[in-house]
Amino acid sequence: MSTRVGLKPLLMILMLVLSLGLLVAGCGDDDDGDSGSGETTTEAPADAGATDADTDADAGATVIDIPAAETGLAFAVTEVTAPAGEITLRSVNDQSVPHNIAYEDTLGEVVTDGGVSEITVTITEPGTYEYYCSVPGHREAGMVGTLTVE
Ligand SMILES: [Cu+2]
Repeated sequence: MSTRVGLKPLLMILMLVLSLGLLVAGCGDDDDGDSGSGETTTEAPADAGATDADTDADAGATVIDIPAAETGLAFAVTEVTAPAGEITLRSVNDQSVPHNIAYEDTLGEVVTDGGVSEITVTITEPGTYEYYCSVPGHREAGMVGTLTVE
């Protein structure tokens, strides 16, 4: 008795799942350009959701956006994480006060009014590192942040 009652809804669910599966499979086939890049294209949508740590196509560098704060001697982002390797730190400065992005002796261009300061560094050792603004007095005033390399 109970099996007869339960069978019909079960079948409907099964058909739903199957038709959904066909739809997904159909879309996947349309997307598949097969450029022979080795990587499976089906993994791309999942990665596309991560906007903060994009991977540069040609250099393989991880690009991290660290904008200057709207006002004051500070970055809007003070903690970032990147995988070990080539890391590009990119800092947009919308202030009229000059700022840049710097790591150790690598100093980005000092920019203002929407300019972009950018440096690419190679860090292979996991750990915590400091990025800063090298405009005199800014680092001391707290224009620093922590880069965690994993
Ligand atoms: Cu600064």
